[in-house]
Amino acid sequence: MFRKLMEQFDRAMGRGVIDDEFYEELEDALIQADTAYPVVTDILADLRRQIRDEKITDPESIKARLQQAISDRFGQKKAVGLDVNDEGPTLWVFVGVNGVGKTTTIAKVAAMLKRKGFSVLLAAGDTFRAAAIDQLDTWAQRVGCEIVKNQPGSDSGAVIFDAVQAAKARKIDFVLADTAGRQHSKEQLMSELAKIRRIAEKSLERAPDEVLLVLDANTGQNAINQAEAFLRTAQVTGLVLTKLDGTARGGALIGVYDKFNVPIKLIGVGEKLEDLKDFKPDQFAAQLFS
Ligand SMILES: Nc1nc2c(ncn2[C@@H]2O[C@H](COP(=O)(O)OP(=O)(O)OP(=O)(O)O)[C@@H](O)[C@H]2O)c(=O)[nH]1
Ligand SMILES: [Mg+2]
Repeated sequence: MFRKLMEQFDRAMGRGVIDDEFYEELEDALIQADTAYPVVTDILADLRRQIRDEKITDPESIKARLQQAISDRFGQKKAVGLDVNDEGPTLWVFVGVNGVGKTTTIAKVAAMLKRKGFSVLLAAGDTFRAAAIDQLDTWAQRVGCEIVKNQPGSDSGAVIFDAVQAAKARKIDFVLADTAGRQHSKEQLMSELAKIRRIAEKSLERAPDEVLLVLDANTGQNAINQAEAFLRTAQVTGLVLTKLDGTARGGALIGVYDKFNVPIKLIGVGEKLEDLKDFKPDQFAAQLFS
């Protein structure tokens, strides 16, 4: 993800002096990776202090300090699991703007749960487009799990209500609810999500166990703006970051936990069913540079 950052680091180091120009080059590299400016300032202040105090001069030690300064900004120190209800069914609702990877992530999560031996039911809550229902249906067949769906244009909350009822009746462990990412306006999308949540709560007789906001890592700082809007209205409990394979703009993720205090729970690293991982901050930070 930060291969370019590291290339620029090596180039800056290659000049053999650690001067203002060196820090400016690092600053440029971090900004190009879409790191928020206050976070860049923090990282570089940290690095400067360490280089000065410890009188570090060799490139490898400086690189290690830079990596540490970046991983420190993740705030979230360890992997955070997803909430499961022992009495079942567990309901996880997936929200996010269109195209970020909600439906694909649901398929991946369903496959992961099936591998662990759980029963899974998908709720085709994106009733906005016929193609969205078909897409989820195809995944349900491929993964080998059940699905509750209705006609395009039908009420999304009602589909999720029915899905939870069906899961209760059939003693299914997990309900994964898809939602529409596209509405005519953002206000409409947000009020729809608030409504879905109320109906889901009624059916479940408690809050959904997770409301997962799916963010596309390629959208850079715009992902932060999206998070702001969804966190305000949808009571998000965790983030899923998709498309971390082949993005050069993942810097926006640094500092996201500090900003919102919502943990990153899962990451998507490709389009296939198995391309889903738990988010492990240390491992993730290390990978940024490899
Ligand atoms: N490379 C890559 N592609 C992904 C990943 N996750 C999803 N995609 C792709 O992103 C595109 C959109 O994914 P969807 O799952 O349909 O996104 P969505 O949020 O459900 O979109 P809407 O239903 O239109 O709101 C698809 O082509 C997916 O294959 C990922 O982790 N990596
Ligand atoms: Mg979708």
